[in-house]
Amino acid sequence: MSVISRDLRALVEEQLKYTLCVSLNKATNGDVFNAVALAVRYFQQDQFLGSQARQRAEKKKRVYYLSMEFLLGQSLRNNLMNMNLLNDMRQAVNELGFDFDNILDEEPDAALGNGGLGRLAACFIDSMATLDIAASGHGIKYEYGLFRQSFQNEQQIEHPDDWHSMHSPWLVEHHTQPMLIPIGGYIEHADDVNGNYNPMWLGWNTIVGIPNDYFVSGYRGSTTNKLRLYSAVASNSFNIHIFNRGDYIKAVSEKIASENISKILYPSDEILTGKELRLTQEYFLVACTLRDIFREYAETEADISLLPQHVAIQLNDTHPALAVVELMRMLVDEYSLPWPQAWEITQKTCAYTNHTLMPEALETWPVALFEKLLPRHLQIIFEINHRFLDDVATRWPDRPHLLTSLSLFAGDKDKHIRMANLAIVGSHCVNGVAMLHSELIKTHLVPDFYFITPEKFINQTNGVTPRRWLQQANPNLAAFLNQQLGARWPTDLHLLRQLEKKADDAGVVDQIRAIKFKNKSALSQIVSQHYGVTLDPMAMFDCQVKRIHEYKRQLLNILHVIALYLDIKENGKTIAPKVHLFAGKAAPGYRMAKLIIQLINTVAKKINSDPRIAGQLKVVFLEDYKVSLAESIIPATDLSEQISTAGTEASGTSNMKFALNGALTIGTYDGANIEIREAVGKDNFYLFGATAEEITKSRREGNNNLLYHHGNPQIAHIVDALISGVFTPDHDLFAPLHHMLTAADNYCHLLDFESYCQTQQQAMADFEHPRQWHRKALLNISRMGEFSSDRTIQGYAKDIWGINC
Ligand code: GL9
Repeated sequence: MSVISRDLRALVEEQLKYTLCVSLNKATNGDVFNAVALAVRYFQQDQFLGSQARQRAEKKKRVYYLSMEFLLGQSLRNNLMNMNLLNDMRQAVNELGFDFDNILDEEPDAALGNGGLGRLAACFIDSMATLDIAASGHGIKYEYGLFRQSFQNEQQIEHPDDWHSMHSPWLVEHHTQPMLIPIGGYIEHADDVNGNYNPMWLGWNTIVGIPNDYFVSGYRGSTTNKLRLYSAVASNSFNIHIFNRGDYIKAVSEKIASENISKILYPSDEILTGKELRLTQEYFLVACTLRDIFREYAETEADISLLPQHVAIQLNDTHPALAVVELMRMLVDEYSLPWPQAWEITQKTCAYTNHTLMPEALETWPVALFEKLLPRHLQIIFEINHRFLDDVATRWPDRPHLLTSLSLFAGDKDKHIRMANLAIVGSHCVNGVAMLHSELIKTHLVPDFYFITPEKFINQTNGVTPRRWLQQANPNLAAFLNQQLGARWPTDLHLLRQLEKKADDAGVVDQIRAIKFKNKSALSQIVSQHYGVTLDPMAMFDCQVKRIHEYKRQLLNILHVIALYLDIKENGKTIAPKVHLFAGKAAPGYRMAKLIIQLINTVAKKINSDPRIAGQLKVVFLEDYKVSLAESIIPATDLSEQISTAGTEASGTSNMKFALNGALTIGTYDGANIEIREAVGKDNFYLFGATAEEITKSRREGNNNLLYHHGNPQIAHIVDALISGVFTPDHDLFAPLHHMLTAADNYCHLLDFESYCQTQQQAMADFEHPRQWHRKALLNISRMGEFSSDRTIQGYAKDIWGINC
C-alpha cells in the first residue's frame, strides 16, 4: 500500500467517524461515498485557500462567470483524476473493504442545468481552474435540479430531482456570510441636498442569500477555484416585523415564499415563460454575485473606477443580464458616481455570450412585473434606454427605424423589456458560440446593433473539457492515448494530432476498433439490464442524445428508422445490424416534443418485438438522460446524429464529445458541425441537407412539404405510417406530428429527408468495411484538438477579459 493511499485511508476513516459518526463496520456505500468526498474536499480546501492568497498577492484580474445553470454531473471521479488521486483512493477504499466502483456509483448527478448551455458552464469552470485563471462561477443552489424522467405507456413522466436531499458533501455552506437582497417596494421621488433628483427605493422586502461553495480543482495544477451557489432563506428581521403585527401565518408564508426562490430549476429549454419566480431567481443570482464582487474587490483595491481593470463579468446568455442594471444601481446609488462614469465602468466590465437564434428563446419581461419587483431597476433601465436612444438619434438622424429596433423596450401598451438588447448595450463584447452562429447574430438576430457597434461582435466557438469527456468517460481510449502520445494530451489536446501518423497502421486502427467494441459491450450491458433489449456490439450504434426539440429533428431520425423498418417488412430487404439509441428530456409543457418521445417509444416497441426484424434493427430510448449517462453512451457510439435544421443550432457540444471519442458524424451544415467537418476532413464526416440560406429561401417560398404532396410517393408512404395504424391502432395519436410535417413545418424535415436517407445509406455501407471506418474514427479523434474548452477559454481570456494565460 502506498504512503498516499495509507493516508487517504486514514482520512476516510476519520471522516466516517468524526464527521459522519458512523463506524466502519456499519457504514453503507453511501456513507463511504460521503466520507471519501469529504476527504477529497480536505485537499481541495487547502489548495483553494492557497490559490486565493496567491491570486490576491499577484493582483490577478478576477473573472466572474454568471450562469443560471451549471450542469455538473458527478464530481468524485473527476476531482480525483484532476488531483491525481484516483488510483490511490481506489486502493484506499478497496483496503477498507468496499468496492470502489460501487462507491463512485453512489453519487447522484448534480443536474443544475437543462442541457448544452449549463454543461458548457461546467466545462468552462474546469478549464479556467486548469488554466490558472482567477475565476469563480456564480449560480443558484437549486434544491431540485432538472426533473428525472421515466416512461409510462411510452410517454414521458416527470419526477422531482431531490439531488440535495442527502446534502451534497461537495458544498460548504457559509451561514456567516449572508447577503441581504432588497426586492419589491416603491420609489419615493426626492431631491438631495444639492437639489439633484434623488430617487429613494423604500419599503422593500429582504431576501437573504447564503453562499455555498463547490470547489473546482484544475487538472494536476496548483489552482483550485470555487463555484459559488446561492440559496435563498427568509430574512428573520422582516418576518419578525410582520410577526409583531400579529400576523403569524403571513410571516410564515412569506418565509416559505422567500425560500422558494432557490427551490427549483426551470426546466424549459430555449423557451421562456414570463414567470415572476424566474425573474426573481435571475435577480437573486445577480444581486448576490455583485455583493460578492464588491466585497472581494474592497479586499485589494479602494478605487472603484478601476473596476474594469481588475474584474470581468461574463454573462452566460441573457439570464443574468440584470447584472448590468444592478452594477449601475450600486455605482450610482451606493457609490454616488456620476452616471456617465458608472456607465463606462459597467460597459467595460460586462460581456455577454449569446447562445441561441431561436426568436422564442429571447427573454423579455413585462414592464409591469419589473415595476412590482424591481422599481429602482426599472427606472435605471428607462434611463439607460433614454440616453442610449438619444445618442443613436444624434449619430444617425436619417435612420429613425433604429430607435425601434434598438430600444430596450418592445411594444406600446403591453410593454416588455428586451433582455438581449439590455445585455448588448451594457457590454463591451458580445460573442456567439460557433462561427456560423456569430455571423447570423450579426446578419439576422440583431443587425442594427451590429451596424452601430460592429467592433463589439466576435466569435468564440464552444469546446468541451477533455478531462471529463475523454479521460474520465473513456478510460480505454485514454489509456491507449497515454501509451501512444504520453500523458500530456489532457491539457494540450492538439497533441492528438500525432495520432494521425498512425492512420495507416492496421494494428493501431484495430486497437481503436477494439476499444469501441469494449465500450459498446459495456453500454449493451446497461441497456440489457434496464430495458431487457439485447444489443449486438457488432452492430452500428447510431445515437442521438440531447434535449427533445423540433429544431433538433429527432423526428427526422425516427422517420428514417421507419423507412428502414418498412423496407425490411414490406420489401423483404435485409440490412446489416443497426442500433438506434435516443435519449433526452422534453420540457414538461412542450406538447410536440413529448409526442415525439411517445412516437419513438412506440416505434421502438413495435420494431424490437417484430421477429422479422430481429438481428437487423433495434431502437431504444434510454430514460433519464443526464451527464453520467452521456459518459456511457458517447464513447460507445459509431455514428453521431447532429441533424438540426441548418441555422438553428447555435453550436452544439455533444457533436464535439462524440467526434473526440471516435464517432463519425452525420450532420447538417449547422452550428459547430461546420467547423468539426472542416477539422476532421470532408471524407470523415457525413454531411447532408440544405444550408441555412436554402432553408431561409424554402421557408420564404413556403414549399417545405412539396415532396410529400407532389413528389415521392415513397416519402408519403413513410410519413403516413404515423397515422395509418402501423404502429398504433389510434390513428389520431400522432396526427399533430403528421400535420406539422405535411402542412406547417418550420424545420423542413421533408426538405432534407431524401438527402438524409441517402447519406445514412452511405454510412451504413461504409460501416461494412471496419478498417476503413475505424481509420476515419482515428482521424476524427486526432483532429479534434481544437475543440477543447481550454482553447475556448483562452479565446475569452485574450479577446474579452484581457488576461494572458
Ligand atoms: C444552447 C444552444 O442551443 C447550443 O447549440 C449550444 O451549444 C449551447 C452552448 O452554447 O447553448 N443554447 C441554449 O439555450 N441551450 C443550448 O444548448 N439550451 C439548453 O441548454 C437546454
